[in-house]
Amino acid sequence: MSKQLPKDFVMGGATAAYQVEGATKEDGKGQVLWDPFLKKQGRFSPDPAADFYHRYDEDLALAEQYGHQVIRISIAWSRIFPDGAGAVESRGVAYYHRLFAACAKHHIVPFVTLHHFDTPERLHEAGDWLSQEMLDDFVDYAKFCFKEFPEIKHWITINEPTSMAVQQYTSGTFPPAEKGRFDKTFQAEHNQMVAHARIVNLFKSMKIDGEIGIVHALQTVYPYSDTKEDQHAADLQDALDNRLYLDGTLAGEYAPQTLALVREILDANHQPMFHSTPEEMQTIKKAAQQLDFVGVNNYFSKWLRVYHGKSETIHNGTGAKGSSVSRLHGIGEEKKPESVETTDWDWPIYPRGMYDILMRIHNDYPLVPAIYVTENGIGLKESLPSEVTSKTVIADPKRIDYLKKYLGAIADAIDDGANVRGYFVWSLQDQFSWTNGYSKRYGLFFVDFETQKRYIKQSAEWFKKVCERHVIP
Ligand code: BGP
Repeated sequence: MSKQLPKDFVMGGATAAYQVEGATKEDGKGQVLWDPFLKKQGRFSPDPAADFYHRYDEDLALAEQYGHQVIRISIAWSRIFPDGAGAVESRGVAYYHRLFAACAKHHIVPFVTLHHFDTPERLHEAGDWLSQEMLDDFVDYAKFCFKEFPEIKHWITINEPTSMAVQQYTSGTFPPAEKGRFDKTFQAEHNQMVAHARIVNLFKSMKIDGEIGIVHALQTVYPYSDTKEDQHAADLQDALDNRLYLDGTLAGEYAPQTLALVREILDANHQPMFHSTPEEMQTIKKAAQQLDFVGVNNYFSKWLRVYHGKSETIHNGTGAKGSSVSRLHGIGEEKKPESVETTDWDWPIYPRGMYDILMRIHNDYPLVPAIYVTENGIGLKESLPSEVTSKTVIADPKRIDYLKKYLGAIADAIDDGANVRGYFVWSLQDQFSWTNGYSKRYGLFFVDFETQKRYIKQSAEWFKKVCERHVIP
């Protein structure tokens, strides 16, 4: 049975600067944490990505042609301040003015993120989100952008604070690639919430015409069985993945039960509690009361069972199905039910998890005025047929099936009262993936990374109809 989306529901594709732009050394761009890290790893290069730095007009034209009303874009901080602070690179500033003008030309409204995993290298070296300098420089950079780009009406402070912190300090897949440091993970999460809150409060005090929000990666966590032990493992994982920063950014305070779960994880690992001050908590509270929206990135859900052994994480960064492992001391082990299907990268496909997270925000965080689904999609191994023409359309039935089910779950949540205003598919076009390189394709538009030619996927044609009719067939 087809489902209906509200008439004013906006739809489009998502991108992030480092994953699409390429041109990492062009026009005075400064280094970011990924540049030396990827070079040393030697697996893949962030250049040319989707060459969006030069081809944005072509991609925006496709977005327009395929019915999109919105796009998610991030500004590369180090294009504007190559060193994170100090001298401004005017060529970087000019690029973003050109890009935003092209959005207007193609009638696509940009939602702009200030930080999408791409800390300038100098600030990363200084401690990244663990350093006060980073927080201060980030606030200054945000202020610069608010003044410089009045054409932007939808701002996002930070993309996925928790994935950043967890991947930097717990699972070690993001630079500086430390593992098992829950203390640093929670401290970095808290610090990002403080930075986010300072920026929201600044934005409101500047009386800027527009709205501001934050984007969270939210995966619903379920117990593997109905035992008390598995339920508790799920609660602990939820505190790490979701609850601390849902509390901080959407309620403006950490609930005592949330802090108790965080403390339990840290105690089990003999690590100290994160540090916060009363002034920081006031800043956080004020921001939660003024926040305009929360962005939800949801791809998969988790199931947890009790585990008391040592922490062990293995990241599936190649698409070798079944190769990932996550068992965290003081939390639990990820173990999904047999009946739940996964992608080749072991991400469980579970649309109900999208519905549950949207309803959780609706029910548990009543301060939140609006929700956007800011990322959702499926990574697939895809290739071009041996003979192609510019008219070749690439079949991706699995993506259509995935989008249909997840959009259906969103429609159900809207019917049940959640104020979801829009949806951004990850991703607009195929792009560079942080820990998977170029083989994990998410785009509605296929990119031949050799030639940078774009081809249409069937999912883009399917999505176009949904954008136009607001009906999920
Ligand atoms: C989100 C990020 C995106 C994107 C996406 C897919 O966490 O915000 O930047 O990369 O996940 O992840 P991956 O590329 O690891 O499959």
